[in-house]
Amino acid sequence: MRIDVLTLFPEAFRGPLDVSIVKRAREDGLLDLHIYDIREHATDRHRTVDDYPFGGGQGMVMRVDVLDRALEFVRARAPERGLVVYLTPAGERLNDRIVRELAAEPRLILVCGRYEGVDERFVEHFVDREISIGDYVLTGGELPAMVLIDAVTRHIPGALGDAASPEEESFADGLLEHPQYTRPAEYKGWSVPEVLLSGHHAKIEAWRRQQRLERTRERRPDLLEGKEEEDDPG
Ligand code: 4GX
Repeated sequence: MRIDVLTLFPEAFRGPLDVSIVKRAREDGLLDLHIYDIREHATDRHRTVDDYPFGGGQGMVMRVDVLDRALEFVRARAPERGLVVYLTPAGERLNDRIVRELAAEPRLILVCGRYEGVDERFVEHFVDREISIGDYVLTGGELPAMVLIDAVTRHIPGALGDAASPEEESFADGLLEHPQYTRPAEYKGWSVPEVLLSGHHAKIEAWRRQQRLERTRERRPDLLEGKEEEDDPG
């Protein structure tokens, strides 16, 4: 899939997307990622991208004309239309379902806002989906865009390598993961649960399932709403 990012801080994207699974997905041609600087579409001598809010108030607002030109430029780089996503605390909260929906798109165009956000006319006329990564306010949409790119990349077929599949992980069936252990089997007197060393696969699976249900009930009961009747051992 192709992802285009529109930002005032292209340099922020160097680093987080150049390691591990996202790096390999890009190298393997599974993720075609392009970062574009919105400021290159400013037209005045000072390369202005923002202005004071009509009606007054603190901060600055990103200009609709500059964003329109930037989006037009990016759209013309590839034949797919691209789903335009604006990262904002006012959007629908990102979750596993939305990540999968976005991962099924051939092309995403992510718009990162700074200051007090973008002129609402840009949202109204160009944005297909407004998404929030959580109820807190960051200094810009760059980190949310990177979070989204990372989560979406894991759902591109082949990105996790041969064996691994996002279907087998937390949230695919709406439960938290079971705890994990590795060697040494005992450390400072702290031992690994006996059942995991038993080699009894059915018992191990049952134990893990029970751990997942217990943890979800304790930590995230909201995830169990509407699925209470499923195999709950107590
Ligand atoms: N999940 N930010 C957007 C600019 C802004 C300010 C006010 C609209 C209104 C965020 C989040 C987030 C910081 C991105 C402020 N836009 N984005 N930016 N939480 O905090 O997605």
